Amino acid sequence: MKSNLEKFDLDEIKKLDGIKNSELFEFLEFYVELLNPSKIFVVSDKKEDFDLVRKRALEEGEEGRLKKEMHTYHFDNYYDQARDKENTKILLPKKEELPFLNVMQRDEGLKEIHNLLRNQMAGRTMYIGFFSLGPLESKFSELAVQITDSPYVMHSELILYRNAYKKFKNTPDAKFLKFVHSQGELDERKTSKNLKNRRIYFDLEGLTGFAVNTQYAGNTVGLKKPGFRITISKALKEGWLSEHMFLMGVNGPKGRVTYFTGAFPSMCGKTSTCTLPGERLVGDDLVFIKPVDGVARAINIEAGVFGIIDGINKKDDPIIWEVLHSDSEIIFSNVLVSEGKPYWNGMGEEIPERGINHSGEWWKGKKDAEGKEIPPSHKNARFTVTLRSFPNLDYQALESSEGVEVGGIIFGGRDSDTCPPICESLNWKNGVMKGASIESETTAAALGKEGIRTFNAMSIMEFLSVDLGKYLENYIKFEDKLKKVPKVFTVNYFLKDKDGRYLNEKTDKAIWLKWMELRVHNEVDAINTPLGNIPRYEDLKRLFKEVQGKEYKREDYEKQFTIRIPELLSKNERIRNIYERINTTPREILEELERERKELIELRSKAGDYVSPFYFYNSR
Ligand code: SPV
Ligand code: MN
Repeated sequence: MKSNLEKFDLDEIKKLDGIKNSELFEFLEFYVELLNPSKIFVVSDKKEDFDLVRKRALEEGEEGRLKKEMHTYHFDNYYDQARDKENTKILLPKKEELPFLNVMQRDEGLKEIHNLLRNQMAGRTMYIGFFSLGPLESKFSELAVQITDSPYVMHSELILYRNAYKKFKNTPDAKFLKFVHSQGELDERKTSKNLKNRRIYFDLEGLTGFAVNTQYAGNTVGLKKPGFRITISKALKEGWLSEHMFLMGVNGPKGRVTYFTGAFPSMCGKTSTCTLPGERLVGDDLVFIKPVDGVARAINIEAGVFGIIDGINKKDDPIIWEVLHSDSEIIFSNVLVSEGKPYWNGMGEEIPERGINHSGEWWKGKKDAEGKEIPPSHKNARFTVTLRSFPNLDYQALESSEGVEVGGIIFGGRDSDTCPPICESLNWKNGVMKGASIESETTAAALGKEGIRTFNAMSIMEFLSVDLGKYLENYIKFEDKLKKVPKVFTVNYFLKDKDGRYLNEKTDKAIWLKWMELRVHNEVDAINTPLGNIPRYEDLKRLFKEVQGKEYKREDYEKQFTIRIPELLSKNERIRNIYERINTTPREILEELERERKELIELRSKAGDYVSPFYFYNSR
């Protein structure tokens, strides 16, 4: 090998021996030249390399030790606590405007990002990691290489993804995704300092994601959301689905397991659904769905969870609670640390009045530069842990290179006055329209104003990297590749009555899952409405009794499943207004919206504004 890599430590260079992928070497040589690291560290598949990455994160001060041996904590800069929408851009070959996307011309963007990256690793080590999105031997999977100067980022990836060092040796001509990250200059707390130059750019053509002057994992962990932007565009070109969805198995009668994927905006119950006790967790965030012999099959592309820790408590999330208190390797980010223990809001335990957190030394009542009181832990504080530490993991499904058959797709939202708690779409096109209509209401805690509805089609809007209309067209056409079409459901855990009280218990979702499982196999009847098919009272009553030993009251059912026509018509109009303005919107979406509108109006003329589910019993 004659290259600028030769000047580095021979032991590291030797690890690259046997990798014959010329594209990989071109990539490494280019970025070694640009970033100018003093050392390189190649992460092989050896445990000693994994251990060393963690050790370096501790030595360099990016992580700190907690009392439990394998638990560490990490802080991002006080103003680097989330994905940075404004500075996240999709680089496109031609200058063009796309609805909802923040785009930039490719050459201009590459020039800017390369300038920001130049010499950033001088005096530092460049970590080089090889990973796979999905099981190593699966046709679904994508290979990826990450380079970063942050041992915390590499440590997170070693927990969250499958190591593919050997795979790179065995497949000299492999195509792969590429991620380049530098945390930039650091302050005394080892957090990124030049946030005004924080940039997260995606070169779709070059399958490359860049992040600079940031450490927050949603920006920096290439295989997570950066990679997602790239695989969304790849999926569109190749005719499959790369989605922001969990994957879980629901236990049906007689040992049957039916798998569901689910897309929910943030804070709408995604994690609590897929980690539900008694069911089978496969993944909590990202899936690939491909047609295989006419069947939609899915894999979780990750091997770990980067989960929100805020509000996790023993009662509501017993499984996550158990994981967080296990001896598993865990990185707690942006929590409060006091005497070697992590604390977070809503954990149901007394929180100390002093400690260290994302703002530095912290005490109760401390205010930030804007005069805002700083809570003990950040709302977006997280835990990073392998899926293998979840007691309800469906390991076989996680590792299956064929993926699992998708029985149903669930779209969730946060909607206080519109959609019933559970509804089955009339068909695939209707289901795609429902997914394309997801709205989520902001919560008081998050933005100060309650009830602001945010449009979030397929809960993908923050990650979308292609034309929304074309993305939906690919979704609609996916049906043509299938002999067996998954059922599509919508759920809403946040429906309220007129007095603002929630109409459902948090635990009711367990029953909706069981009902969906039966519907997939046509083992339970349903009531047909213009909105879709809703459950019959008798079936839910039986399921509540069987699964939870509860009496499900007729009045509760009636309130929860009343068809609220005025609210539904307003929603229909809000969504139509969005899609009518996009010139690539597939005809089917507009047709479905129009059909729903007409049928709701017709129903209103017969049955009034608010239609009890029992109305349909009598009118059949
Ligand atoms: C999400 O916000 O959907 C996440 C965390 O999964 S992030 O990595 O920031 O996207
Ligand atoms: Mn996510």
